[in-house]
Amino acid sequence: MLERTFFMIKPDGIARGLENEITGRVERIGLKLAASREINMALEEAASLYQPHVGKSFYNGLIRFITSGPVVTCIVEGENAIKRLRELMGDTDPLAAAKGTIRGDLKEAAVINEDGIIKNLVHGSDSPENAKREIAIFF
Ligand code: DAT
Ligand code: MG
Repeated sequence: MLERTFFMIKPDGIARGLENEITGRVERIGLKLAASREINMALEEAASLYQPHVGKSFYNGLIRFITSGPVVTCIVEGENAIKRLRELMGDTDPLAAAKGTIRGDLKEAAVINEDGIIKNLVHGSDSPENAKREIAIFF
């Protein structure tokens, strides 16, 4: 099925200059960047994006991290884009992410920041419902 999903390069990826490396990997598996924009995420946008994580121990640190520097927000389009992009991203924990995945291949030595937040370079929607919801926040 042709799908659209929300994809984002997080502040750690932008700070390390990995934007082209990461978008190149997305395009090489045949997915298309239908839109792409660099922003400094507003607090309200961050709260909306991470609404499903409200109440979790890492929530406040996650909001601080995602608003700590510029991010690149994207709409990614293609056949089964949601699942294929998540597979390309790899496991949430970069130390558990497989070779060949963005999080596995591009992780830095320290994957936890000073707030206890996992730095894993990228975000991708995990379901059709969240893809729709997340795209609407930023586009
Ligand atoms: P994913 O980004 O793989 O969809 P998620 O939605 O469960 O993972 O969590 C959102 C982000 O929050 C994740 O990319 C990194 C951070 N995070 C998740 N679980 C965490 C934990 N137990 N401790 C610290 N940071 C965490
Ligand atoms: Mg998630």
